[in-house]
Amino acid sequence: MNYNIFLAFIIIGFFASFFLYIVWKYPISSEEKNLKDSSVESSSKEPLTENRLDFALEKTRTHFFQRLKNLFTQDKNPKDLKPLWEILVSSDVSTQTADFLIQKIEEDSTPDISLLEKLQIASLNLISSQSSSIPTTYPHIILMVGVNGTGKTTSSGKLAKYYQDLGYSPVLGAADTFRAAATEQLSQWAEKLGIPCITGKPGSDPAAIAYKTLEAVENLDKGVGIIDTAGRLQTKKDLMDELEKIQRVLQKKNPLAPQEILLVIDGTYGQNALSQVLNFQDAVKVTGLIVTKLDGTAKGGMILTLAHETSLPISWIGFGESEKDLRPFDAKTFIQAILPLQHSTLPS
Ligand SMILES: Nc1nc2c(ncn2[C@@H]2O[C@H](COP(=O)(O)OP(=O)(O)O)[C@@H](O)[C@H]2O)c(=O)[nH]1
Ligand SMILES: [Mg+2]
Repeated sequence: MNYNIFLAFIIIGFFASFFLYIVWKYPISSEEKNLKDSSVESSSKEPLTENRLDFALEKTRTHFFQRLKNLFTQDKNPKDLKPLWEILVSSDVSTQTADFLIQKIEEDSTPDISLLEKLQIASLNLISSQSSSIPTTYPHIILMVGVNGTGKTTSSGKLAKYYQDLGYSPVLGAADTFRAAATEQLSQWAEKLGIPCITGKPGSDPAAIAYKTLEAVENLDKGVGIIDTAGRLQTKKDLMDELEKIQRVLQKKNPLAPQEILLVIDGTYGQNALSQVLNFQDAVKVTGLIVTKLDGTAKGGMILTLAHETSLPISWIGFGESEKDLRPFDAKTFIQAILPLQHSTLPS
């Protein structure tokens, strides 16, 4: 009996010492600890308005930046850039854009800066020409287009909120008469914001709704009409013709309308979205992109691909379902959010 108790003490003692050894040998570094603490904190707390984008881009940041950081812990300026190229490509940067970035990094002869800083600068240069257009003439009509489910209706509501906060007079136009639920969804946004929403019967002519929306904003002070349309594939000719008709009818009343045609792209598609943009551009005169759902994805690197491989500005980004989760795209804020460096040399 005594012998058994003695044996139990020996075994417990052995495991306890082993546990203490492991804790001593592999302590959680303060950086890892911060990372863990912040993720616990971020999932339990609603972020402040100014931090919402940072919070939403957490997945992309962890997937992209954290892996880059690990790559450069031993050597801040490695000669072989293949591992960097591989991380870029696995973060939804296309091979063409990754090649371009690597070339820019190799050409950058700035002394005393790390490779990560060079990547930050090259990425910023790639997308810094992007800007959203804030209306300067009125009425200003925005046509929202894209395939099903990308976030057109939600982004229409968020845009209306954004413009309302800036003192514009937004009016929503529910030209997705294909699905009754879409009109209902947009009307709810309008109700919440206390703004008009032009609607029609299910199946009615979307061009007529667009026309009435233009009429409704014409006499408003700083009137902005935001017309939501049905989801369509760029390959469906009849639906693309419908978009053309909407434009024709608007132009009868105002030759400059629509001032913007925003193509709404689902950020979770990653670089697969590229072909969608290029095909849509062939069919409609898109003026800018809204990239949505960046909160739910680690594929935010696709923004670099879209900026490099299309001629279109990324006008807005959507990063959540609330009315605050849409912002004009700002290249520097975005780069700093996905590639946060302590000693950044980015121009202020
Ligand atoms: N997480 C997240 N969800 C979004 C975002 N934008 C839209 N959604 C959601 O995506 C779904 C489809 O959006 P909807 O606006 O109806 O797409 P539409 O078919 O293009 O009009 C809805 O459940 C939205 O709440 C976003 O930026 N982040
Ligand atoms: Mg919709």
